[in-house]
Amino acid sequence: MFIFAVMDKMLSNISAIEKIIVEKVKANQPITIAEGIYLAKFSKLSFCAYLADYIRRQKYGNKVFYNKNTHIEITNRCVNKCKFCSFYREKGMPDCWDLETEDVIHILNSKKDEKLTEIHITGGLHPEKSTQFYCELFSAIRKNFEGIHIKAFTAVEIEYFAKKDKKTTEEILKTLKQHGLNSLAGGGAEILDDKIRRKICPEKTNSATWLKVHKLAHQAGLSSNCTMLYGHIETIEDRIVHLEKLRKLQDETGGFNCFIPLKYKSWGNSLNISTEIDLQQELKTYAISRIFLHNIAHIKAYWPMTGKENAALAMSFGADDIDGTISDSTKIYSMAGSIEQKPEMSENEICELIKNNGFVAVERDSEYIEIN
Ligand code: V47
Repeated sequence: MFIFAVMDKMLSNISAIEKIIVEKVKANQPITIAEGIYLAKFSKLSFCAYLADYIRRQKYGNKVFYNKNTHIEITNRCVNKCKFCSFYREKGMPDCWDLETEDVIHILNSKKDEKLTEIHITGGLHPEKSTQFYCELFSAIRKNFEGIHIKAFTAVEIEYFAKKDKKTTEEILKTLKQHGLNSLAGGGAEILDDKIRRKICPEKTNSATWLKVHKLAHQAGLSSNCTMLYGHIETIEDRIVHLEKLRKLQDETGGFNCFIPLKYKSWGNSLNISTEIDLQQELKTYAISRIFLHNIAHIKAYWPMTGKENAALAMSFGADDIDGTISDSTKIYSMAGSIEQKPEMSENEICELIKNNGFVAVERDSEYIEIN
């Protein structure tokens, strides 16, 4: 009873704009960019949390999703050298790596008992590896692990393959799909504003191209995820406009499975920003993403980036998914200073984490079909 009284009091004390937002959320209608900016700048965290939690409960009740997955980071050589990236290395450096197909198959064979449903494959833009290499890799994976979902490459990698091979993006996507690609990863979006991109990742695919690659992937029958790298030089306005671009594309294609807010981690890169945004702002970003992206089904709190405990908190701020078991296979965030230096969780541990925070753990596949 007390909790309902608190909520009633909170809702009776809200501004006229917040009242409009409440009505839109209840009707599952999109809020405007101005309303999104208002939430981010002026609304209390508790108000955003209340609305985001309302939405996630309407959609999924008490469920929080996870999957059984592993990452394969083929290489950390990369021609782009983005300033926020702590992952890339020059050829010949001691911590530079470059996997071949037999290495990947060996790694996957060593995880056969884990009953994985997804392999997440990404890496840097390797100047020598060709689309043909990746096609052969996918064929080898398909031969050894028939039904596994291959989620691979960001839009940035797809565009790089097209340029290198002098093919169209459509041709690259078609070829990779024929060899076993099922969906694209959500990275490379950063902030979809070219002024910001020129400062933090000047060599990278521009925002229109990032969106175009996802649109073409969706049209080719490949779903994808989407992300936002925030907490560096961008403004609140830039973040909301970024969300609006994703929401608009989702209205057109319906091809995004989930949205993943990625908080900038400051360790070991050349961006020269030593502060990271605090937990309150991070939780508010989950909540606002849930409210703003009314047409994207899932919000993921990616635990290797934010840490197990923060991912657990995010479940009460609109996130309904925390990603997977990982089995210590990704270095992007450990190299950027994440608290998770050896990211792996057993299925039991994930289920306990979800249960201990008052939710019901549900295993999903890569397209969010529940696995019983
Ligand atoms: O594009 C790189 C981000 C992304 C840093 O699709 C950083 O399910 C913060 O996209 N601080 C790659 N972020 C990872 C990615 C991803 C991760 C998990 C799941 C999925 C999915 C996709 O990581 C990059 C960039 O936005 N990133 N460096 C950093 N220092």
